[in-house]
Amino acid sequence: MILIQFTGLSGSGKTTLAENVKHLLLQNNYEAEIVDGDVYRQTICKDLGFSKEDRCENVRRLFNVGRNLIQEKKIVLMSVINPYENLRNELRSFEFVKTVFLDCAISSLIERDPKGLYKRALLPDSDQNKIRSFTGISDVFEIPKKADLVLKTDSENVSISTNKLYNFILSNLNF
Ligand code: GGZ
Repeated sequence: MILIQFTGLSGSGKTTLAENVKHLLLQNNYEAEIVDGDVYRQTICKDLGFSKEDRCENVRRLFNVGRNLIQEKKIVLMSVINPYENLRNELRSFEFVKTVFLDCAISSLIERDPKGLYKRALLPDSDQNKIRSFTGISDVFEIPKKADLVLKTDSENVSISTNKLYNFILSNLNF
């Protein structure tokens, strides 16, 4: 039984890694599900924005989805920014939760920026297209002090990170 609570900035590779690892797990006859913040923000978290209160509520709702999946014996990959240490620690108190930090320098994220979100976050205040309260630029991301696994997604390639996470999951499965 394991639920991975990812933590990492937008663009740090959470969705890609979660998809790759899910694929590997399914290939090896494990059952796995991704609970992705970006996806649930279109459905059960549609009412939530990006204030501290809303981000915490978002993570809590996704965690509840994850707990239900855990009961169905699924391996759960909870792919969210999850920026606050206190809330991460609260979830960590459940023994089936492991924290995986995708550590990627903000300069790399600004350079890559496939969705143009950093560019929009860095626009002048007067610009209507500016994204406000953007994590890592104009909103807080608390670096985790107690991650169970840290993946340096700016310096190692995606297949290495995928294998590290896959092996980490297999060695922490407690049925
Ligand atoms: C951070 C934002 C914001 C702001 C929109 N700050 O990389 P993405 O684009 O596709 O995924 C991010 C997603 C963040 O949602 P989470 O549910 O993971 O966040 S949290 O854990 O903090 O609740 C990003 C996009 O939404 N996005 N505005 N202001 N990311």
